[in-house]
Amino acid sequence: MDRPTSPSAPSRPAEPTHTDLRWKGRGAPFSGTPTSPGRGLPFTAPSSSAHGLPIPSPLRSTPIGEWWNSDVLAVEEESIKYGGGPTVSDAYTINGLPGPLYPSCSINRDTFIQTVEPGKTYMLRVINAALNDELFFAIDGHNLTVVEADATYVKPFSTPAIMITPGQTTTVLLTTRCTAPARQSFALAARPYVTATQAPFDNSTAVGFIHYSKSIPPVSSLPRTLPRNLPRLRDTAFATDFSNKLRSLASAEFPCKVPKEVDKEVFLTVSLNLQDCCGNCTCKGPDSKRFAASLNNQSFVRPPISILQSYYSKNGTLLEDFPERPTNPFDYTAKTAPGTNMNAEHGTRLLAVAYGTRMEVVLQDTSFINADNHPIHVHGHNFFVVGRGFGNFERERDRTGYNLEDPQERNTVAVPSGGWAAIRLTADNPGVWFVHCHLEVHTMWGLGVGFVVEGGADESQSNLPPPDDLPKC
Ligand SMILES: [Cu+2]
Repeated sequence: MDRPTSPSAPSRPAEPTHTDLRWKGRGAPFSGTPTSPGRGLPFTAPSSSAHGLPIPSPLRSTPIGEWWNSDVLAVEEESIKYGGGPTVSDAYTINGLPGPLYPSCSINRDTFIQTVEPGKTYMLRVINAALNDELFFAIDGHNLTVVEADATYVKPFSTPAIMITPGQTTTVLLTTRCTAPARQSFALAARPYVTATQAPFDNSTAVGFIHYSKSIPPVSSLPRTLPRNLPRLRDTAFATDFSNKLRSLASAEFPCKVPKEVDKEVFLTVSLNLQDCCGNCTCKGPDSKRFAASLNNQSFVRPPISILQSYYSKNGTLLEDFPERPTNPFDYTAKTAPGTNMNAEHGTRLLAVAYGTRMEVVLQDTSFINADNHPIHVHGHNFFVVGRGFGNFERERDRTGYNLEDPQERNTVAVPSGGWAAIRLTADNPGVWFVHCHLEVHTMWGLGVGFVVEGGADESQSNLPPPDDLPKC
């Protein structure tokens, strides 16, 4: 759905390269390429060597992926066909390697080990390239200093671990011990942050090591203990505290351009749904129904022709009438009563705004089927996370607590399980953009919307027209 914007479109850090159309795009252990904020460093430069890059070379990019022993597209197809939950993954990977806790792997060949020297600072660029899992990541016995999230610098802070959702990037600095420790190897590990209470998940842990030596030892000689500072599976307190520590630099050189006033307020419920099974169908979801997912009970259907193409041709097939608030408000986070109608409406209604609209969007999780932590991603725009909380959002109460001074700027926000997140953005990137959950299974079930930003008055504020050689079929 994305396409290049006009030459004068506002410059902003690019997000990691990824695709959201099918599982194939991210169902690979090396998917996701981090990008940098692109200007000078606002923190002390790591001591690892530079390679002519605008910023010092990182220790390495560290994609954390998810692995299926079976064909991942077949897993997706099976779920689409029958509407049941997909088979969970078999492993997580660190730089494509699952590590020694998976018995069917070769521990020496399939374990990530990075040698380090004492007294140095290294930069790790962590990417969550998993399809369906938020993850915790930690290095045993070492704190990490967070300096960047989603290609935007943050006020540096020290943390024993990080929580990262699919599609997010986090750059951390690792300062090694001043002198070589007696114990040379320290485990680093990734395991899921779990919020859903009834859904199956891949309860395994990817492990690698940093090693204080110039040579790599046999993995069989390394300790099997997990990092003591790795949060437990359901450590929502840690995840919340970590997210709340992320703040923009908000300095003269790196100003925070959060809209202080807004022109439009949008309220979106984020839900999983259960769809009644059609007459002659076989449905393998709960109660012999199909899973679906939605925003304001609208489950997104991808049209056969690209939305941007329809938008330009004005062929009348798409309506810009997406509901900007729930049609039938309810107690969003209350336990769902048995027999509740959990059907969504299916279609391709679009959310459209004028160029330059300053927007506030409140994303409200619901307890339909399962409250869950949903990483909501906006293409084409960075946004500011001005507030997060648990329970139902109450406008008069919760708006008073917004951070409008140094809110984190990013492109994927973790909406708390059973809670809400408020984001603000200026819609100044004309085009049609996909807004969706970055748990790929939820996007597959329809948790997304096409977001239209109209062109501005000036030609330079409009999207480029389709190329002359655009294929007709
Ligand atoms: Cu989701």
